[in-house]
Amino acid sequence: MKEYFKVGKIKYEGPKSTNPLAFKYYNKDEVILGKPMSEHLKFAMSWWHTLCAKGSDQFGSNTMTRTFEDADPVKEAYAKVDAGFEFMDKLGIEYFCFHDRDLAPELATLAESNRVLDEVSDYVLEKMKGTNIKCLWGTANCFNHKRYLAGAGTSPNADVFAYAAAQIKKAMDTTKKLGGKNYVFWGGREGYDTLLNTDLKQELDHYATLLTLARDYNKKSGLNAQLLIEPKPKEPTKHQYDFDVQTVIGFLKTYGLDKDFKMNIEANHATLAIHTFNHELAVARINGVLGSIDANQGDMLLGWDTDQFPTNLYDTTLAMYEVLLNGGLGTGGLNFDAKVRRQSFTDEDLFISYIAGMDTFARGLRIAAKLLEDKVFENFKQERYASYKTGIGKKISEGKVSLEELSEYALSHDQIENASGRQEWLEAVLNQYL
Ligand code: XLS
Ligand code: CA
Ligand code: CA
Repeated sequence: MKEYFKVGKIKYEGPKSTNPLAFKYYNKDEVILGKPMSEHLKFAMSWWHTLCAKGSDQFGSNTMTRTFEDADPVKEAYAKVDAGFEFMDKLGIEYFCFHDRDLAPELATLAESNRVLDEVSDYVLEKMKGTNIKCLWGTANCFNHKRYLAGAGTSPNADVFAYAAAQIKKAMDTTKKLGGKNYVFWGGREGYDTLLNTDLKQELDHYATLLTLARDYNKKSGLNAQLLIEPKPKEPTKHQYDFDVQTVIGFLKTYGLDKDFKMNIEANHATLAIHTFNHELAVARINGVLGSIDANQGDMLLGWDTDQFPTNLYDTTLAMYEVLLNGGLGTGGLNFDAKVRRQSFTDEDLFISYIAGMDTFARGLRIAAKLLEDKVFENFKQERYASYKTGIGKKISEGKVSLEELSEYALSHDQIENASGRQEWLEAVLNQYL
């Protein structure tokens, strides 16, 4: 078997190591709160950013040459499978995520594209045997091709809707074949650029229809995956229908789909929605829909979806804090929907970036576990909301009070004393843990 990467197996060497090709914090067997790190952190390789992205951006062409490139896209698809498995094995990554069109190229007809996807995914299945590498989730790329210029499920053209449905069916079948426990819907171009040409109501109804059909096929086909919606507020369209977690929850409730879907939350999409990453995770958690994570980060000064590797310890700590409060991610995991920078064009950079991301989450996990064990924020919050534990507060909390009674109460309690929110102190304590 050809070796695609001139890099050995990545090992844990501890925080003092200066070896760029070693883990400093991710020690997979180390037990944190009763579970090994590898179970808390089910890291996944994104097929697209790792094996397909080659450094192009809006202003320039590829900067990367990969050893698995081939002039024939079908041959390249097979080489990518070999390279991807070598990459995951060397990093000790046990999951991967894919779009149908990352695994195999789109060919002249849908039937041909389906055939080659079947063949390449058979090969993926073969490669999985005898390894502990699994599929975290699959999805369909219903945004790249020009037919999707006005969306897929929300396209004004019914033939496009049908084509997207066909692609989703096939991607669900492929996910089932590969044993994927989750299936993702990111809204691609499901949104609009101007209301002057958009029937908002019809588009939302159609989108719900597509999701309902997929929900039904998930059961009918025996895939039985956890279905996940990935919110994003904008880009490529000006307004994406799956704006943020709260918007998606509202949409699902409107169409009676709220019991069928959870969320796949991406850090960069949270910040594009002017939310913090942990805000989106918290909204999902309190609504029982925190399903999986796309681990990356954006650049606050650029304002678009830069999909950078997550290296901000503050963010990963607060993210893992939410994950721990949630009791883990169930069938979900942490998919590196992240790409190396255009200037980081060597094969080694791919490894170094994954190591950086894995280490930052591992360190965040350790700190979050300690914060939770010491109940730093939990004790403070208990105290802060204590007035709802007894008396009038308890009645409010339990919904056992009328406006008249509250008015009576307020008349005799109108000299109010508030307590400090202590934000700066809490931030300073958090810094002590970091
Ligand atoms: C794009 C999305 C996409 C989804 C999967 O912004 O992050 O990559 O994760 O279609
Ligand atoms: Ca994503
Ligand atoms: Ca993104």
